[in-house]
Amino acid sequence: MERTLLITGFGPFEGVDDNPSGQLAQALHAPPRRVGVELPVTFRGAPVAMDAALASLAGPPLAILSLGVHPGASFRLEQRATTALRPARPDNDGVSGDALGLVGAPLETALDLEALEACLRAAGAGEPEVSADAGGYVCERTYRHGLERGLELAVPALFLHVPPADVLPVTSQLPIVERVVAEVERQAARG
Ligand code: PCA
Repeated sequence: MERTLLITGFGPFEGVDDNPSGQLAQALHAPPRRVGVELPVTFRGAPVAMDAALASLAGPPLAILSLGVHPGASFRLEQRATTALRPARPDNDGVSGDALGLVGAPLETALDLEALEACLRAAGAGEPEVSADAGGYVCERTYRHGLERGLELAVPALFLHVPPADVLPVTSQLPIVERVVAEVERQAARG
């Protein structure tokens, strides 16, 4: 049976009314090959919504690819996620990450980020970044959850930060992210 790539994005938060990551996840939704879902921008709700999406699949996913927007103009591949969340940056429920009291070592993606970076460049993404700091907000929490689930299910997980929609419209981001999706699928299928 063909395995499904789970793609998550986010809805609005803080000053971002138009979050390209949720729109990209929806645009990439093509079951059974790819399932795209929009997660709420809340520390507690995002992992629950990811688990609900995982539970809706017929079996373990091929991989978990999470998308989020960041303020920068680049496409930024996140290498790792920690449990150290930034204080005093409340989510859409008014909860700050440090209130969660999370513990645990950082987790890293098992995917080949150099190949993904080359893929972004070839897709016309300009100068992509590889980052070791996922931002300490809901994206970092979500990535750590994806990496944890990935370990449990023996599948890879990755987080990609995309530029704001007013820097690059979603229609222009989509073909670039499609290339990343195809490369994640290629690497995950290789195992
Ligand atoms: N970006 C935020 C949370 C949701 C999103 O799209 C972040 O970088 O944590």
